Amino acid sequence: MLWKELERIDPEIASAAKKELARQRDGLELIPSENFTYRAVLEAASTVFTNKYAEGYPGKRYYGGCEFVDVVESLAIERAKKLFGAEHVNVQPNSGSHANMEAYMALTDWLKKGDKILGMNIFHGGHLTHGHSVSFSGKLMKASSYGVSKDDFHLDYDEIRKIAEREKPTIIVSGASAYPWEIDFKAFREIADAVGAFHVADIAHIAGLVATKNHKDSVPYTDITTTTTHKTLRGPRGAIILSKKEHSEAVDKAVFPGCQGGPLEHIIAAKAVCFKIAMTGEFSQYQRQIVKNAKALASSLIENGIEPVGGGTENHLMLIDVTKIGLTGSQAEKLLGEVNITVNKNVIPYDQRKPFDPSGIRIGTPAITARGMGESEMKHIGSLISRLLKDPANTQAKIHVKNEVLEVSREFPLYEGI
Ligand code: DSN
Repeated sequence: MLWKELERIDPEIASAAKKELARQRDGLELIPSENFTYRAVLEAASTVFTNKYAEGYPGKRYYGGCEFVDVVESLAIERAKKLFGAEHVNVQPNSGSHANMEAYMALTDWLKKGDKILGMNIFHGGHLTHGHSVSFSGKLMKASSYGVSKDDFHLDYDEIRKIAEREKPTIIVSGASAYPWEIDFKAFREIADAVGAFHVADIAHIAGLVATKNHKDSVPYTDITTTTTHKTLRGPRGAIILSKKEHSEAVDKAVFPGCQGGPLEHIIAAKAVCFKIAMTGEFSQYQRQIVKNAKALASSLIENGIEPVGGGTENHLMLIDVTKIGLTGSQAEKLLGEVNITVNKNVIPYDQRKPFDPSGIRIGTPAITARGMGESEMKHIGSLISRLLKDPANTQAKIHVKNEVLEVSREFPLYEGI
């Protein structure tokens, strides 16, 4: 058993960690932004690099004793450049939100000049940092948004171009947190060029798919691409910035000393491990399976009478309008939670309800695919979800579904030996 010393010093934290491990093992994790990272990544994240201050960059630090963090950070940078085909990479951002702030600062004069941002409407699948009014992005910049078409719930690039021509943004952000279709980053580049804007892609959700060519690439078509490292990429919690060479100095200055202090070198070590794994054939196969599983899960839901918004998925996630079966998003999230299936409530495009109790749930396959599950398990899981959501008052059915969830979870063990 790991965590022996933790147990001795702080049994309350050790107990919570053990319960969390049991929760992850005994359930189906369907939140599309979550994943189960590799054991080697967990080990790297708990190394003594956590003790080290290393403000600056490899070879140019403000502290002594940085010879080994330099090895780690240089490897992380070189591996990420190779993995994504990027001209420049900064591996220090602590989160996706930090990375986006740093990217916008790098491309503008630190957001001082009334810059404008055009991003995807959060209610159609965008992210807070793409210009929402409660985030720095909407507070420090004049924000406008684009959404999906009411007909097919896909991005309408002609419409986005019209909005861009009208708004004349400094930065156009592509990328989403709840969009089940492929994004055409080249089309965004053409729109950005037509209006003289920078193009930033936030590929946090689909980074693993992009890195393995299971989704259209963003890097050749962006000034800056940002991504977290813990979603489909399956690394530690954190982020990176990939940029064109011409922005490298501005990006590095925006990250440190602009927005952050000492980099989390233990997490950077874990990012380096993740990038190494992400260049293997096994990782490509895993990413292919994420998409196959998402399509299989969508088909199973449809067969069982629950249609995903827009009819399916092309990536790792889908949205379900649960009001069609008489539930709200919160009710569905809670019901599924009671049988150890974790999803998150989510607004759906053109939602009439409020974000805290929206019409939908968002479900995805990165984590269950990481456990080794395939299309036959997806068929089964789709039928279990439908059975529960369509008959929520049936106590017998709920007990049955929970037992099935426990059984399938235990067939695919997680973190054995911890
Ligand atoms: N919170 C992430 C997600 O769940 O999609 C986005 O930052």
